[in-house]
Amino acid sequence: MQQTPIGAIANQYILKEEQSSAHNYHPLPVVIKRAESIFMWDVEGNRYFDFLSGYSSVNQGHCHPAIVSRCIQQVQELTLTSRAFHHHLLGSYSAYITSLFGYDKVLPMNTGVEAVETAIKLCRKWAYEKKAIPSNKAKIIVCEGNFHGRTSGVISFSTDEDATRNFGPFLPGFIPIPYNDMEALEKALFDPNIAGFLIEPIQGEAGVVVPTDGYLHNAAKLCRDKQVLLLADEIQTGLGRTGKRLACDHENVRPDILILGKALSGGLLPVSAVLADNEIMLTLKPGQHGSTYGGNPLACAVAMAALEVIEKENLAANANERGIQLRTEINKINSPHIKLARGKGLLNAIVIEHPDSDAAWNLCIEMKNRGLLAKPTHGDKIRLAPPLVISAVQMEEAIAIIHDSLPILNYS
Ligand code: IF1
Repeated sequence: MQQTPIGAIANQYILKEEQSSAHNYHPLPVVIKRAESIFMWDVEGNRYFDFLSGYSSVNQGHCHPAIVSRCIQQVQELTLTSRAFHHHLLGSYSAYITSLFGYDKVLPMNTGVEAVETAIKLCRKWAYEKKAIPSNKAKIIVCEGNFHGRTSGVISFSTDEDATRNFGPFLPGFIPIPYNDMEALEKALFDPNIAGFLIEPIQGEAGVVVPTDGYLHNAAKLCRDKQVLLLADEIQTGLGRTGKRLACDHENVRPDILILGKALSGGLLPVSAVLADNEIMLTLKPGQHGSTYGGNPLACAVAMAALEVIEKENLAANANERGIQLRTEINKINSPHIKLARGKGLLNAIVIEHPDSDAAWNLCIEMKNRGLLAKPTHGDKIRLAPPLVISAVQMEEAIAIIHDSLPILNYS
């Protein structure tokens, strides 16, 4: 690995963190102190383009003033009641989000993985009570290479060794099939005990894997024909990220259960949501599911403001245009080390070709030194996913940094 000059101040913070914080991450050696819109500043005052966006949590840009001011106002008035009592914001938030996405009901949770767990429970409950699948026999089809979070339940159907090794025993009832494989789906759907098909419209963690045009549309149709629920995990792909409000919108697909998270709060606090129609959602009765913080007044206020920003500022349309700009310019770069740039909207990845397995990491270090932050995944891929508020001129500047960093890979 390349030697990296880390500032003395940054180094102190990193050493302190390593001493007392669990070692479940391997971050880039940069210590962030402040952020605004598409930029972050480190403890030494260096400015960076943020090309990760908190894994698509800050689609609206860091510390968006409209979301922050709504948050400050609410935090001084009422933050948490628990669901033991009503509060005056849950109704208006629920009305707003359900009409925006076109569902009867919303179930509010906090982290993304909790929303995935909620969707799974909901799907199973519906299967027993509406589809009459025999007790404890319900199965959910999932995709190889999936990433839906890190609870024991959700890692039970992960196909990633790192996510599963020595964490068993696992929850049964999941059938993995290859992603983007219509035949495999068709075969799996023969089983009468299939309750749902859980899918990321674009696989994020797997390295921004975009399925063939029509796959999602046809998959939705197959599921409908078999009375199987389509569960779309749009935690990363939703809320404008891929150039439409939802990635499913590219294929005119309406999932039976829609899962949202991340940018639903614009990066202020964990807010997630599960949306479905009455026939599904009303199978849940009082006491059967919930969460202390789910649907709290602060979350409702922040989520409404965060959704309003996405709509008012037309962030999906900008993501679409800036995404085309990014992929076009990257694909023009004549480097033997970039295999390809792929993605949709501002959810993109470049695939690095190099004999050194640390090449992608080294390139990220060089980009960091030149003022752009991105993170390698699976060794050879680098995700390029800036906040959706980035302008054409800013994108040009960012692409120049990526371009100028590439010579660092001229070794073997
Ligand atoms: C980490 C990746 C991104 C998600 C989808 C559910 C969740 C996620 C499609 C869970 C979370 C995160 C979590 C983060 C890394 C990150 C990630 F690299 F792992 F794949 F975004 F690309 N469904 N994704 O992408 O949401 O419970 O975390 O709120 O460090 O684990 P969460």
